[in-house]
Amino acid sequence: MPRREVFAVAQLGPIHLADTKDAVVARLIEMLREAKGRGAGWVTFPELALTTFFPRYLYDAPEDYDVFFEEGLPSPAMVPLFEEARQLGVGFYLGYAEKVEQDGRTRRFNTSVLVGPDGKILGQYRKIHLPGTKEPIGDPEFEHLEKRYFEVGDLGFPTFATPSGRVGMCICNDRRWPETFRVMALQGAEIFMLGYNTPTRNIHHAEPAHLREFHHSLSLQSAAYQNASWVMAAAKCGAEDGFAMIGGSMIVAPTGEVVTRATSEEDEVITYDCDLDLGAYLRRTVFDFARHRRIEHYGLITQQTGIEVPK
Ligand code: CDT
Repeated sequence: MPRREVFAVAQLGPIHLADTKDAVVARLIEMLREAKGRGAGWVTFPELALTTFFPRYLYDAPEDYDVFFEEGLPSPAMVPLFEEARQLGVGFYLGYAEKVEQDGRTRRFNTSVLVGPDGKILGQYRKIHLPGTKEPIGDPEFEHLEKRYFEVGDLGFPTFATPSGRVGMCICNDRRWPETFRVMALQGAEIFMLGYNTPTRNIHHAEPAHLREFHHSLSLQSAAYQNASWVMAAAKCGAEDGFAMIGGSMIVAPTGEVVTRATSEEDEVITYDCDLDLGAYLRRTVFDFARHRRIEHYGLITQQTGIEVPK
């Protein structure tokens, strides 16, 4: 019997500083219901989905930025979403800012959680590729302070067995690094879920606006194709208190084709009936890793971080 499943991606429009978490969770629940109404078994929500993208702002004292973080899983703010999803029998990916007591100290991560259709927490991922700086660059238009507020994730790229196939998670900037997806694919992941907050302006240099969407698509389409897996990518987008972020939430097939894409920069649910056997076929042929990969020539990937030109 073919393995098919309807997956949904729930894009969020802007969340302003003044918006409450309760109001945001109500929006998430509305999209969850819409996804269920369209037959979806899973929903992917964005990165840092409960608040505005706060790393664009400079805060010094933890008491000034702790309001953006969640403690416990589910955190009090998340409870209504977890409850509704369990009742509907829908699994989901949710990005949030995590504060945890671990190793005898307070630690903060940019995290996602995967919850099964039965309401059980399957696992977490903590963002590894943190963009931006620790110290402000002094230009509010381009500030991106993820390295200030979050530690580098300490969970690697775990993957999770689900009734619909093996799922791997990553977050936003991770999608620009091919290693992210290959490490998950090597564990048998066939569905990659990720959320993102991507400013419309490149934080490093000026470039034509269309390149922001192009590089986003390019990264996801190549990740899907080269790893013969489905990609579910959910944006938080539109202008948050005047700071613009790209939309372009999409589902990409293992062929690298974008099969559905959000058209707005607001709350929007997109769905697709995914054939999971398509990826399985490609992993037995063009991308049969066991037959075709040549790891004896890939050592530098893990031995070296930056470029070192041979003498
Ligand atoms: N949230 C996040 O990781 N955003 C980054 C901005 C970096 S711009 C090169 C992203 O990769 O979209």
